[in-house]
Amino acid sequence: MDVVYAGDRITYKVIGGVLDLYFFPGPTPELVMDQYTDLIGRPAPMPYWSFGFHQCRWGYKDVGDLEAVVAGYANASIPLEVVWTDIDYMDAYKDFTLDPVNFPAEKMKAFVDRLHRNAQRYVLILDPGISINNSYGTYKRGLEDDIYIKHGGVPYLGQVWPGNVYYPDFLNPATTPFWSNEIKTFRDTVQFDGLWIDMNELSNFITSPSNVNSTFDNPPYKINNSGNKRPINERTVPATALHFGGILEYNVHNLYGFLEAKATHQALLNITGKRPFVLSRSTFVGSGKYTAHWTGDNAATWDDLAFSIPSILNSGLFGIPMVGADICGFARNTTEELCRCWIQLGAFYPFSRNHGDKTSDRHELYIWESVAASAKKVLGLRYRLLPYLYTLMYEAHLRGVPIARPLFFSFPRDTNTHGVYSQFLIGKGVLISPVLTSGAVSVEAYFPAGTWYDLFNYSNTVASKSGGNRTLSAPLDHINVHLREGHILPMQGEALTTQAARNTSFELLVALSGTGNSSGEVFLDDGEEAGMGGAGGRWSFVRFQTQRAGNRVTLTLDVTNPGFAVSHGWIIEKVTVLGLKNRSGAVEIPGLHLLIGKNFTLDLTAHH
Ligand code: MIG
Repeated sequence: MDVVYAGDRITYKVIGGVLDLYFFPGPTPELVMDQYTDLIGRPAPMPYWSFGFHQCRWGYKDVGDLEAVVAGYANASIPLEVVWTDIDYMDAYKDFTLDPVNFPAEKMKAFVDRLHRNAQRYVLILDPGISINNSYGTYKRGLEDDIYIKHGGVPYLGQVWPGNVYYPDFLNPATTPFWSNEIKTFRDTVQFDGLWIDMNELSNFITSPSNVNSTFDNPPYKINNSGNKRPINERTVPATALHFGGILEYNVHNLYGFLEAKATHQALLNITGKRPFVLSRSTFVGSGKYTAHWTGDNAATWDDLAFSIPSILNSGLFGIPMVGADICGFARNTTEELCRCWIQLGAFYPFSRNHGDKTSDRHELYIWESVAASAKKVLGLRYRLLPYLYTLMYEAHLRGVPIARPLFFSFPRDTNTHGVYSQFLIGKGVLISPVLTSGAVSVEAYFPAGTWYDLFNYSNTVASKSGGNRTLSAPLDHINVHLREGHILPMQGEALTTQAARNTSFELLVALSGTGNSSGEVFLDDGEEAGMGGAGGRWSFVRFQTQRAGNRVTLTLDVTNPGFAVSHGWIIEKVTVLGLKNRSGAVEIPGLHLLIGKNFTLDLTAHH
């Protein structure tokens, strides 16, 4: 379909499938997301580890290359949670195989074991096209199970990385068990922790001859395919191809990535019994129930750095809150300056992954000193904020509200926020105002009403009476991140892995509002049980609140399901208070030993 937006009207020009229109009355943005995801499916819970930092590249040569990348991060003391391999690991680009020379099974096993012993993870890519090759088990099992998309009565012949391929038809009920079995068998060889599904638009390197007299292959109304009115069959599966039950590709084209994500999620869940991590390029309405998303092939340009913000915000609004763009840029060569600004911003994407094209120069974060220094600083803050990010994942799963949000989510009545797309919020009250242009040493940012505290140093306070633009200084190693008054952030210590961070004690950062009220919450579970916050689950939810009575401000904690937190022995060792009357700057209350799970009241104004 074409969707044409003209300011005061929107036009849908639909040439197939089913178009249902629903209206979600809100009235708040949060409620619109709640109502929308109630219909299309709540966002899948993501494992705790997936909020760590990810490193990927198309073109890693061999296991030694991967080991050097892991060592590069370790030597530079930059957090690295997940190592990814692109199609390079495969034998002749065949799914579920390993290149016997460069990525042999024994070496891969040892490599992944080492990662796991170090509390790190491994994710690999799968493409849908199955190589046609009689000595290839996956291909033969697919034929036996008869699960390929058909055209003219035989499997449709496409071409992708392995050469000639057939495509599994995820509408066929036999395909999920087939796919699941292949994943299981392969996982017995390499214990990957998650799956990355690419090329599922469905991508094809060839355009098959189509029947110009068919209104499916050649519909009379030309949709604006690729922004260029290209034929709808171009470099994909022909519209006249058939899915299970005689369903035309024409009518289900957009569902391929959705159905593949669903099957992949199901497979991982069955095989591991744990919370699946799937990353998909193609998505559709409802994909968030099964998968995370990255914004595809960007380029190492300042424009694409800036575009990444509206892209991730859109994904959140589509019900896919776990999203990020390729940090430092996928295509073309990045520069030290661009890469540095990109990690400063990318450290705050919900899904934070550095990825690059095989023909571009490498851009792992340890390569340039200034990038490494910045990465340590911003990822350090990200890891301290993990409890907050993860609690937002819980909120997303429960009510559909995005993790990264446009400013209007928190300030819908401030119409100045409506058009802001070069800043965003994490949750309700953490504002990210990145540098998006080369050579900049300051940044123009919009601050809605309230007092905002710089999260790196608790000073550089911006107090805005009714909302307005500010020029913030943005030295090379700095990104502006502010916390608004009225919010309490649950934080933990800095660490090189999420597991190590999870084992540090907690700190609460309390930004009091003018009235002395503030609130925050934290969700706690083991980070990988299949459900999140469900009935009978092992989890706790804690709500923090402050209140003022006269000159006294107290902090109280209120716990749902305290048992889990208590059994874990998590404690709060420090509370930092911002905005206390008659006290300038941050007031630290160190040396606490508050067990999370026991209700308490703490006097923040007493002399500690
Ligand atoms: O034809 O697997 O968007 O992230 O590195 C290119 C190789 C296929 C496209 C993905 C990109 C990935 C690349 N893939």
